[in-house]
Amino acid sequence: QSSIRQQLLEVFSEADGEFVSGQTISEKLGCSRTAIWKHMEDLRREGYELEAVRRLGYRIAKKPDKVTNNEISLGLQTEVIGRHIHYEETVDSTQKIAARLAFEGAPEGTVVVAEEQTAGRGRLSRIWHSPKGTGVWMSIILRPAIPVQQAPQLTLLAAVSVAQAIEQVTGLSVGIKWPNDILIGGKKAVGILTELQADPDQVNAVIIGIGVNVNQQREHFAEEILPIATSLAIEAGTAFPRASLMQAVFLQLEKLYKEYLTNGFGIIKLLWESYAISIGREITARTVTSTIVGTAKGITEEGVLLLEDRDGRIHAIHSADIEI
Ligand code: BT5
Repeated sequence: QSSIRQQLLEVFSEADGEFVSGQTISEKLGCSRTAIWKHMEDLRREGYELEAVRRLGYRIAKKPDKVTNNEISLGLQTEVIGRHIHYEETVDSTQKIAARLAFEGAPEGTVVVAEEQTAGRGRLSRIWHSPKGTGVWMSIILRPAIPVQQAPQLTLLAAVSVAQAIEQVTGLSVGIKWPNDILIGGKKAVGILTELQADPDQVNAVIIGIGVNVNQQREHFAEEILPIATSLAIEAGTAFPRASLMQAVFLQLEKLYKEYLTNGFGIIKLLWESYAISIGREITARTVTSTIVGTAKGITEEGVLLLEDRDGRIHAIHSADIEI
């Protein structure tokens, strides 16, 4: 069933906005005009605008700006990441669903994505605002065979992938603030949250939650984050199809993840440092227990931030909020 619908979308996609006759479609798909008509009705219900003109046939006049399976799968170039999509309109948090699926054995590369989150979360049980249809709110399941202490590397790897994807899709230039924020013009456009399912010595699943503000305008932002948040659309002055951005993230992530599994963190560390906006600057790191002011020296092979305080002592920061 769903593969016929997928093929139907592919036929339209190949036609690139031109009309395709009912005859051609039914020949290509090897099913009756009535069967095809039913699938077209399904597409309409999903928000596709299908135009029908006598003697010319059908064309897609407008695709929905949704992040459904169809939209993501069509033209996806990856082998693993994004090959299993779990899509929902509204969820509390995609992290929660992904955690359940990972626990139940979902394969590597499984992605949970929603149009809206009602209880999107950041680190330390902070809130992640996720208004409907405006951003990419997704969680990706990876299953690397690595020891637990290396898991933070994957947050940094994910940040680099998203940074690269955003630059490709939008042409904007972005910076990364350790460990997990992507900033544009000093404001936060992306937050990343990595959670683990692990035995004492071995990771079973890493769940990478990525929130990208894509098409929000200023009025979409809650008052408390308005001064610190931005979106790709605000920065670029134009909207972007969210599914295309997701495809770009998946492709970059897959490339870097393969590099990571074969050659380790080396190249990813260099790439991360090339995006880092705090290295060499004086910053304030607030951990759960203390506040340290110092110069950010760089990150270790494990992805831990090194901070040199005014007395020349080096502090290894595993988890903190950074003020620049
Ligand atoms: C983060 O936490 O930045 C990680 C956010 C991860 C969100 C994704 S969305 C998909 C997946 N499902 C989830 O439930 N979560 C993940 P943290 O570094 O703790 O930053 C949180 C802070 O960012 C908040 O306290 C706000 O100040 C700010 N903030 C909240 N929503 C924002 C938004 N949409 N844009 C920019 N800043 C925001």
